[in-house]
Amino acid sequence: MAFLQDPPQLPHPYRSDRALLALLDRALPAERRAALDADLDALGDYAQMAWQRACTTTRRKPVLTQWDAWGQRVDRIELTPAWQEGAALTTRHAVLAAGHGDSAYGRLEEFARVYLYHLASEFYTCPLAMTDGAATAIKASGNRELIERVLPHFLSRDPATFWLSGQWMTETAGGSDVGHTETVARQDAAGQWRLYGRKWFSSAVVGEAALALARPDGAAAAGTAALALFYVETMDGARRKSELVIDRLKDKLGTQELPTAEIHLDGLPAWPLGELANGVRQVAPMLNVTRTWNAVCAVASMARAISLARDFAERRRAFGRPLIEQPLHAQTLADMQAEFEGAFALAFEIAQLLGRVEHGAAQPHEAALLRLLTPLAKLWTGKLAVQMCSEALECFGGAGYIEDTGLPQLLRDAQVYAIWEGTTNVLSLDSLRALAGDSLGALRTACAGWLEGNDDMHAASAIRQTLDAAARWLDQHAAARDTLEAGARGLAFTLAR
Ligand code: MFK
Ligand code: FAD
Repeated sequence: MAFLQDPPQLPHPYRSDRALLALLDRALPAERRAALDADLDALGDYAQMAWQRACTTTRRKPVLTQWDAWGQRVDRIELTPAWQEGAALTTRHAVLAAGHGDSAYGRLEEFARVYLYHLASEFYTCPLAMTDGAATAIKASGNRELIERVLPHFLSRDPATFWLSGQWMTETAGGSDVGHTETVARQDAAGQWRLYGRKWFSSAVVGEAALALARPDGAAAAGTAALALFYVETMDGARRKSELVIDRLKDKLGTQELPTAEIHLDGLPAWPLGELANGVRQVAPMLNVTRTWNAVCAVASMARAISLARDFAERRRAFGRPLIEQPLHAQTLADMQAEFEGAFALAFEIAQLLGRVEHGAAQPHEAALLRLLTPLAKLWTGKLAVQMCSEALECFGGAGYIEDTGLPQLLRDAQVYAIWEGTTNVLSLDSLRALAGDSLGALRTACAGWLEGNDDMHAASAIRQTLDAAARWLDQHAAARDTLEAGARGLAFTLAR
């Protein structure tokens, strides 16, 4: 019989992940570490099942039905199996609730769950991230009425009461430059705010709520300072509110199970989070949380790609021995693992910092450090995920290019990490915003801490020289904004590395 190649098998994503196990053992007190194990084991089991399912069933996409047979507008979206399982699974394992408890360790415990669940979720993690971000922004607003109404739903451990939230920012005229927002907010005769306009990308249109930027009637016609941040609800019992119209689902390169929609708002009732201005400032806590999710999920894509490539290297033979015994192939995998471990450390550093800062358990420099590392981690891991998934596909030779191996989807999906939640350039500029404070000093302090006990004098001196050069460059061009912007991506990559 002709030769048949064994397909790659996915090792258990939790029990086989040395980087994750080592981090959790190191960072968590023993009791919390032990208490976390069952949830992570179950999410790892689910991830393994989902990979098997994806390899053995025909892929589906969400389907939008706009009208029923009798002419009624219904805008019904049928979801894929992983999406139908999302609420029950994530509430059972307290994915969001874990991050909003009373401990500074909660964010690490949350993001460990996210990391294991992400690939299996088929980007159900996208609206989950936005729900987490919305919960964080609403808490930061101090709006007691909204906090009491919404948080029990967003952080629910019961799928029957769980709500997903969207993040409606991007419009046709501006995704990066949201100052071009055309959606307006008007008060009706009863004083109820209502939104009118078009949101161009809405990835959580099946959710029950959203935070939306809009320009209150009479506010300045341009710029983000004049925008306000509103909370909206999308459902009227079991039906979608008639003031929310789904125009189309987007046909995308990747994230195809995620129903990303173009929508119209035609008087959708809305409630301001806080003042009727400075909406971007108010939505910033949400952005920083979803950017953390993005970094952790990008790292999860890398872990999956490397894990499959490593397994395959033990099954596939070429030139008389398994690929894993070919020195150059083994070196290729080792280089990928090293890049992955650096990215993993960066992503989980911001997850831990977020927990410490939110709970008042941070050292004095750590709030500024978090502000800088968040855009750096997002932009670095977003780009690296594409590179790593591409390299991993090559590790399978021609099979990596064949759709029903399940492998090409890794690469297509990875491309999104660099685009949404602020592109690489926009985040490079955001890191300049962060560097205007004392975050370079904070990074210097952090680097000294990370290097403590490390005898590698060369590394210490290389880092010192890099930070000195960055400080000189920032000083030298402080008055030349265009030069600073042109160099922002290079600086961001250098600092992230
Ligand atoms: C599976 C993975 C899960 C990930 C989920 C993905 C879901 C994806 C869905 C989306 O893509 S949602 C849309 C995301 N859109 C963006 O991320 C917008 C990208 N554009 C930017 O981030 C621009 O930089 C920005 C809109 C913020 C520019 O606006 P401005 O008004 O021109 O900036 P400005 O004036 O510098 O900032 C206004 C205020 O916000 C300032 O504060 P003050 O008013 O107090 O001076 C800034 O300091 C503050 N700010 C801006 N970005 C901040 C921030 N504060 C803290 N953190 C930040 N990141
Ligand atoms: P533009 O802002 O037009 O950017 C085009 C290019 O210009 C980019 O390369 C950018 O880096 C560059 N650029 C822009 N400004 C500058 C500058 N000052 N200096 C240097 N370069 C610059 N948005 C939502 O609000 N909610 C969602 O749920 C949502 N879901 C999404 C789902 C998917 C799958 C995708 C792909 C996008 C989603 N988005 C969502 C939109 C996303 O956030 C935007 O596409 C993104 O922020 C970029 O905005 P834009 O598309 O308008 O591109």
